Amino acid sequence: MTTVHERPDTFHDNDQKPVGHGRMLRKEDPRFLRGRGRYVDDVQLPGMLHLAILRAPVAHARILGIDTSAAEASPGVKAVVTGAMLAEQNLAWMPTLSNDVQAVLATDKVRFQGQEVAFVVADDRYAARDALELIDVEYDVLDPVVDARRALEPGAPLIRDDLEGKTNNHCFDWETGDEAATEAVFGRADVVVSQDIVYPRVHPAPMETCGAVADFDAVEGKLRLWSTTQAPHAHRTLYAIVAGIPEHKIQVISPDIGGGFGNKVPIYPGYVCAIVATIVTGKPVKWMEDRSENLVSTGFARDYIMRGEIAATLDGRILAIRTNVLADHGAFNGTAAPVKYPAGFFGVFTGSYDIEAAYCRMTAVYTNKAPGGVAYACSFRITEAVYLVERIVDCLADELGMDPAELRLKNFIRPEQFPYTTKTGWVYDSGNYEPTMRLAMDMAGYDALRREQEEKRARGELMGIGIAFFTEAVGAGPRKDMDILGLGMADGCELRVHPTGKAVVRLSVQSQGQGHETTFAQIVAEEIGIPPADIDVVHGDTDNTPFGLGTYGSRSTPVSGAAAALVARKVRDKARIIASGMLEVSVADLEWEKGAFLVKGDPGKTVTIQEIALRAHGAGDLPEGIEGGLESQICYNPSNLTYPHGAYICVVDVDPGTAQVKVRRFIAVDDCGTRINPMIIEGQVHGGLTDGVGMALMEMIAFDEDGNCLGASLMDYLIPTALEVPDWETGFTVTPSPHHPIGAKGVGESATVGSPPAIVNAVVDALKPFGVRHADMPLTPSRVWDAMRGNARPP
Ligand code: MCN
Ligand code: CUM
Repeated sequence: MTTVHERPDTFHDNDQKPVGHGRMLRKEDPRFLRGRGRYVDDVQLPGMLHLAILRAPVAHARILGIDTSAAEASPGVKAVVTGAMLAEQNLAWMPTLSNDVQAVLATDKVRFQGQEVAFVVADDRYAARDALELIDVEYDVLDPVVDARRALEPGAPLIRDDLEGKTNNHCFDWETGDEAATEAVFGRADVVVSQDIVYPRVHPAPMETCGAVADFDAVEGKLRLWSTTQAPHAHRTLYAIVAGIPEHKIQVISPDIGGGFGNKVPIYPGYVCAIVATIVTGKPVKWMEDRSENLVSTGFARDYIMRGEIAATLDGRILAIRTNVLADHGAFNGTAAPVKYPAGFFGVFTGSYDIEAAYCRMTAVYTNKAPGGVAYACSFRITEAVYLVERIVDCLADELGMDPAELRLKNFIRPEQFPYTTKTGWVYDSGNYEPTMRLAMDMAGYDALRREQEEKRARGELMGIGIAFFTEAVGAGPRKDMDILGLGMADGCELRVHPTGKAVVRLSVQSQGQGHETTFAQIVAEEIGIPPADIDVVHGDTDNTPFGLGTYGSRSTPVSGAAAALVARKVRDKARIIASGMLEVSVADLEWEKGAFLVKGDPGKTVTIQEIALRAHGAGDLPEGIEGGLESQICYNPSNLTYPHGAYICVVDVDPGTAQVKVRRFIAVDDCGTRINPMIIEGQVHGGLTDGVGMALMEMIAFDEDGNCLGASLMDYLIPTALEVPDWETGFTVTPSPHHPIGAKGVGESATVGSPPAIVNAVVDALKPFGVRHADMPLTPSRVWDAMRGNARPP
């Protein structure tokens, strides 16, 4: 059961109703509910072979030799390939999405446990896996670097000796804001609070692991690749560059995807191995990871070791925020971020507050751990930024003895300040924070909760109330500021209306469960009046969709959603001219209403969009200069990101005997501007809140001192189920984006960004009687127990 607060008085603009049939059921669900989804692993091609990957058993070791003879002789085996063989074709290394290189198969050394060392192609999956056991690799084991804090110590083992001139494990430095100005403000502040805060390494763990089916047709010279990707077009370009196959001879198909959460943004060695394997064997080849392979080797998230500092006046005016971050990037910088933003959008760490100065200095290092970094609904590292600021603001409230809600309300950027340029240079497009916060407090019954807490504390019971308020930046580009490996972050959209008035809209973005087949049909329906049921959405196939950078950073609605609205308007503009011919009036005399043009002052004279579509393809004359057909295509380059916001309140009870945390209530008020489908938004929010419970209380990819991954299965890496989460209480406000054609902002990652700090703030609040000001995630019973005894320890 879920309580939804849809109070019209919370709309800032009373005209803002959900778009095109609002809360309609998802068009994709009949397929999924009947088990008729078609995922990569469902692809079966005649003569298809199966590929399995041999992975490093240790975190850091030199490869002295590999003997593949026994594996080659194993029944059903068609090929065994090592890094040395790839090196002969110049394919042993590939570029990452962050201007680093990553080994496809290790040649010189293995650099993290689970790294790809060799692969076997065989008649079936069993034969391939069995043969892996027969490959004999001789390793000279080296000391690993596991703790990022020790990566730059003199004498630390050098991980990336493949990089020319590299003498230490430094990956990159980055800074933002004004150091001197921030120092000056800190110097005159009444109060300065600092806190070490760790956002541990976690994993998106999508239900479907990563995989691919590669099929190279030597006659056509064409490579078809079904793969689990959130960015089919960007991947295709990279394959063209790496493999030297012309881009028009590569078709990347991303069919139904069983969850991405950023895990399916990077290009993994397995995809490249499958491509090599189909070229070598001349047969289609399938590679599909198992759960452990996914957890140990694919894109992790977070792993930021942060020190946050906040300066304020005694009466609670926040003046400045400063942070120093040590970022653990694993063995290869395999993150995905626009080139100018090596730390993603962490620069929004000033949060939702109007402050005088801010500064961040970051050092990123290599360690002997899996690569990744931007994943798990992070909006390009905004998860880390929001966690930092919302935790440190609570530390300040504690120091000042102020209510954390009151402290936030006092410091919010005010509505008249938008568009608001932050001290780190981000231009927040629109926002109205106080009503969102007040609605969350009303829904929670905030004052009553505080009274209840006081009574319980008097009885020795541990109840905590945690607040987090976030502003996100989602919808990357514009292309002049943002590109991935030189590919500008813009997205195409094509709309084709058939003679009978049914339509197909083709997108460059790709759904992994977000319901695009529904919401993009709704956007087009709103603009052109064709019912969503009559509009099919095509995505995830580079041969049949326009180019664009794909789905991550909640950019589909801000970028492609805008493209869909604008392409529909272009088609409508053409329809208007055709209508003027059909009705024999001038274009200026026409009015558009619900899928038809009417003659002003003569409502009886009208043509529907369906009639216009037929005329556009039919025998009758079209107005002078108008071509037949009713279709259009655009490439949308956003002028700015969109900045959704939200207020989250979490209520927890902590068992003083077992230190078990129970999330009793969670109130989430989101503002993502114009809402397209409220049901889908709620689903996105519920999922993200559940992720937040996981990260705050259960999830962590830990390593032992030898670099062994301790989270290699779902027995060890705990993810939440319905049992650990409360009935979500969601509400919303609507502050449209001024630059988005329909005013929509992204929402897909909001709840994952906003919920962990709310939960941790609640637990820390519950532990106040023990003098606890901070404890690091995940707040497992043992961590909470330690915190209660004054032994809080970093992960
Ligand atoms: N929506 C809406 N009104 C708005 C904003 C969004 O109705 N104002 C709808 C959209 O039309 C879309 C959904 O909500 O159907 C999410 O939209 P958006 O915020 O644009 O995010 P994306 O579609 O770009 O999805 C990406 C985002 C990311 S980056 C991660 S990570 C994540 C997330 O989506 N991965 C998910 N949510 C996920 N949900 C599922 N089921 N599976 C994943 O892998
Ligand atoms: Cu950072 S996870 Mo999403 O952007 O695919």
